[in-house]
Amino acid sequence: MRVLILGADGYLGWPTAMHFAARGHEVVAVDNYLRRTLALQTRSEPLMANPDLEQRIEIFREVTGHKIAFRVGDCADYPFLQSVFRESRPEVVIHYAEQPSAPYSMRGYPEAALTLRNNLMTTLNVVWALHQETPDCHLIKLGTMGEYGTPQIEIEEGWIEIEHKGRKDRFLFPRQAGSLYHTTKIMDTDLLWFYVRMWKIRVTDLMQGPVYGLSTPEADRDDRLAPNFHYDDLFGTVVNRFLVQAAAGVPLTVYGRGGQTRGYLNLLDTLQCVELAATHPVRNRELRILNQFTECFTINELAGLVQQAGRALGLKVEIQHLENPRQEAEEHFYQPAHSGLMELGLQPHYMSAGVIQDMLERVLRYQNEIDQAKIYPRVCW
Ligand code: USQ
Repeated sequence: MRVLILGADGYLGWPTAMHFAARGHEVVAVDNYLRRTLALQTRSEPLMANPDLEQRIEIFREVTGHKIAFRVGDCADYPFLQSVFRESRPEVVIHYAEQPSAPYSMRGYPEAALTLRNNLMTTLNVVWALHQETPDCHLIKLGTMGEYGTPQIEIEEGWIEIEHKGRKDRFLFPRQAGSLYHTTKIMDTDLLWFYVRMWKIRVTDLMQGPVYGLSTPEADRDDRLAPNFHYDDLFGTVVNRFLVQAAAGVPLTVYGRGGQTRGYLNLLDTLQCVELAATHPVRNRELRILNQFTECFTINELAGLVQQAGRALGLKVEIQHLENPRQEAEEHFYQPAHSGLMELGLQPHYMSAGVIQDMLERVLRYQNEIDQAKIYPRVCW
């Protein structure tokens, strides 16, 4: 397949680019280094220094012999994006090109405006470029489980049938997010659904939970091919943060009471899910929504798992409950459906003690690089 990956320098984008290229697909990778720029501006650099996209692609070619084409540019710039579609003629486009941090989006007005502008304009531009240049191309868009929030009812996979005054219809499942970032993903879904109805395009919207991990078959070939591993309060996700905290001897930062429950997945499973979506495209005029996670945990459970893994490696791991910097339910009902990707063939990599220990051992190799100033939350809402 000709695969276009937008946001290919990111935590998920880079491993995805390698994954598809290693399977013989023709990959074009696009990024404007927005997240690198924001990380530098906010002192949120990742644990390992990552070569830039051009350098990574060259290292990947030397190590594996596989080629990835790339364009550096901003997907919010329509003429640029249209030229990328025109030249690369993708059969599948994987759209990760968004500001991905909830805390960053809540930091202040400039950050809110950037998040809204960037995320919505990239999605609008992707839909337009696809429609104008390659209308049969399958769009795979990364959404988030956070779109649904934590309602008192079971969360369905994207859609719900509602019976009202004796009549029935099918609607997008109600969504109510807890940050502006997550709200932009809701707005993306609305944009996609609108254009699916208007233009007969074909779209898969993946509602993904927080991802953890730093190992993939391709990334493990050379340390310089590692994904961007953030552990700061803005760009680091909770499991990755806990691993670094355990390695640094800092008590694990559980926000509030720690009963917050989310659906998590290993980075390896993100790659599987995106590949399954790409190899099982939807029909025109279809918006398929898949809930992308493999298992649910509370924050307290995650902290307990990391603590056990740390102790098995001889580390002294403590847990602290910080005042929650976020407005979110700390004890709540959470039962989201997630059978769609399993039905497509997903073979989950669950969070076993061995998996956590392996990740921790890898992080321990970079123990001296950990900057403790990046650990405590800096944004409250
Ligand atoms: N949390 C802690 N301690 C920490 C960091 C986080 O208790 O040190 C808690 C948060 O309060 C939250 C949960 O862990 O309840 C998840 O937080 P997170 O920072 O790992 O994830 P979140 O901000 O929700 O965002 C991440 C990604 C985002 C993606 C989302 C999926 O950054 O791009 O969309 O996970 S989901 O959470 O399902 O919406």
